[in-house]
Amino acid sequence: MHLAHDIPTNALGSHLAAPPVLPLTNMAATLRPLLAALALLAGPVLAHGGLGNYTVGDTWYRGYDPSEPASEQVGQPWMVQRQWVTIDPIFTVDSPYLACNTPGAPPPANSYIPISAGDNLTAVYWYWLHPVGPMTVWLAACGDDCTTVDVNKLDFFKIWEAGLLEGPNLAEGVWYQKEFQRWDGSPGLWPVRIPRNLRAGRYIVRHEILSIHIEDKPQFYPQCAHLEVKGEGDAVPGEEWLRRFPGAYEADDPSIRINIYAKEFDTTTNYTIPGGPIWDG
Ligand SMILES: *[C@@H]1O[C@H](CO)[C@@H](O)[C@H](O)[C@H]1NC(C)=O
Ligand SMILES: *[C@@H]1O[C@H](CO)[C@@H](O)[C@H](O)[C@H]1NC(C)=O
Ligand SMILES: *[C@@H]1O[C@H](CO)[C@@H](O)[C@H](O)[C@H]1NC(C)=O
Ligand SMILES: [Cu+2]
Repeated sequence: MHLAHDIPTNALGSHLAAPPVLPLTNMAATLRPLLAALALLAGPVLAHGGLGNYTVGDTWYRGYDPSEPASEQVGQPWMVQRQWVTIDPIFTVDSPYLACNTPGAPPPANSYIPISAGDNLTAVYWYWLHPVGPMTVWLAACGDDCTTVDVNKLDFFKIWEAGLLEGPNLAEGVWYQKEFQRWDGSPGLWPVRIPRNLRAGRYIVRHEILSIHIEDKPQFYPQCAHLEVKGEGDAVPGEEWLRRFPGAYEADDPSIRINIYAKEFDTTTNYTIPGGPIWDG
């Protein structure tokens, strides 16, 4: 399950701490398309999963690529994503990097993705491996300048989420996390509408994939970019929607510290996505 993380890194140890727990047949079925896709992918740029680009309409924006030298990326005017230097997940809900990954440094050229409220922002993943767990998208208002904010003190609000799409149960059902994967060489696309009435301004957009395929060892994969939202709306979320990272999650939340293979989940399809309600303007 971690083949694509098999690029030079010493941090794989913790990532592999628990044995793969998928049934063998399931595992083989997962690996076959993966190997086919890896054969199609050319070059180091694509040799990892993660949020590589953003699109708005037909316009593409480049994200940070941890497999490319930092010196070719930091300071570049095209960079709209906050820096993430490793594809390894964050394992603890109290990590400061839960907000915007490691180290989460802002794009220094202060570039923003321009987008109108009500339009879709699409996150582009060259591929994604893990099949199980919720995906969420969050916004936080920066004020004048997203490069100077402390991401741990920003008030994020959730604008989108998806979990289990169909049964029979948590371990064998189809989650959005699996459904958005593409194994034909084309990227996985994750479109999300910016709330129509959102007040114009500068925002951090935070995409999070939470993978729960390993018993009691959740893996968080957050990634952030900077948005310049235009629009006539004037809506902002109230206190009840606002969350901080860390802070939004509890380590013992039954949706986070979970063994999806446990007997009690054999016949259930309900799963509460953590982080509170969606704000849709
Ligand atoms: C997508 O982002 C990668 C780096 O993350 C970059 O190499 C590539 O050129 C980008 N693609 C487009 C179409 O912008
Ligand atoms: C826009 O995003 C929404 C999710 O917020 C999605 O349901 C819809 O299909 C997207 N539209 C396009 C054209 O991608
Ligand atoms: C599923 O629903 C039951 C009954 O409402 C609840 O006890 C259980 O905690 C839920 N499980 C999850 C993972 O949300
Ligand atoms: Cu992994």
